[in-house]
Amino acid sequence: MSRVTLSRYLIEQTRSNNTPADLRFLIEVVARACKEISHAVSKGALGGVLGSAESENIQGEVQKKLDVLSNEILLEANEWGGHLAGMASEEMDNAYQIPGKYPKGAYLLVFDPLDGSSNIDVNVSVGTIFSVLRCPNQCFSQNDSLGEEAFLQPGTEQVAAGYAIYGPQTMLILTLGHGVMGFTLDRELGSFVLTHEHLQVPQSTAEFAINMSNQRHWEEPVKRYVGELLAGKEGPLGKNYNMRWIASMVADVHRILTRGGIFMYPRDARDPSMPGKLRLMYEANPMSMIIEQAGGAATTGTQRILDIQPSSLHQRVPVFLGSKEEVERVTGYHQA
Ligand code: AHM
Ligand code: MG
Repeated sequence: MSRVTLSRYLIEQTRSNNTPADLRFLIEVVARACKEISHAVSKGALGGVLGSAESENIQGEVQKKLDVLSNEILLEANEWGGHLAGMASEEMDNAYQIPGKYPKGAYLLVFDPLDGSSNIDVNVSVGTIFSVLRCPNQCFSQNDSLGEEAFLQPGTEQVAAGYAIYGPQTMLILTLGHGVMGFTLDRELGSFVLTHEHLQVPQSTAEFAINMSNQRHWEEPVKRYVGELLAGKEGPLGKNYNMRWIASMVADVHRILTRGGIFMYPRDARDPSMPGKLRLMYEANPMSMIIEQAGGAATTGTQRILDIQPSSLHQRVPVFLGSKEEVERVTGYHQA
């Protein structure tokens, strides 16, 4: 049986769903960058890439060497091809300008170059998350620099979203708005091969993911919901639930995409200026598009994540995503 590579899948998408050629090229370049990041991650101490870069990002988080390297790999891979009007990343304060010597294109690329940074040095799965938007009002034809406003579009405007997971296998999960496909990196061939077609999140689940150590800081609806999960068969939900927390959103979401579950990073009272930990533009939005495309749901507890009008590039939001029944239940508790 012939194997469907990412390139072939994308060409077939152009034929069946009119995926534009420049979007196809963009996805191929992102995938190539992810292969390079996968290679660097897998070298670990042998590549001298572990440990801190001794710098901080705009959110005051210490950057790891691999955070910085992954960011550079994505920028360098994507800046010259002529398909982008600009980029933005967790690791950069402001929008990245396409250097003047290269042509500009119709799309904006937003990414978390290496998600799950706390797991880098302990050899646990990490990943790259990305989101593709159209540049509004032909902003690519202007000579002046690209401002943050161009990126501030609700998640419903995403034309593509995906993540690469660097685990026992490297996989690329992709949606172009026509379902969710999973590709596994064949290291001998050097190509991503379609191995998981039309991934679907089971509607119901008995597995949840949350950092329980923050329990005392949560809001009432979350305390109530998690309390009911923990009460198990004897509680109001009448069944036992299992818990997993990897602390790499990519790995937690990947598990949910594979066998169901609910992922939660709620707002908490630790820092009132921060409505949750995860960032809307390059974590919550792409993951929400993937989960919705796979038949799941994603809310802040009070609102569908994809409907949020962003107010800034690094905005944070509470996140509840995964199997529909459970996401709807905890969202309902916020309305009660
Ligand atoms: P990062 O982008 O700096 O790695 O932070 C995001 C990560 C998510 O991958 C994960 O779900 C969460 O932070 C874990 O947070 P905590 O350490 O509070 O459990
Ligand atoms: Mg992250």
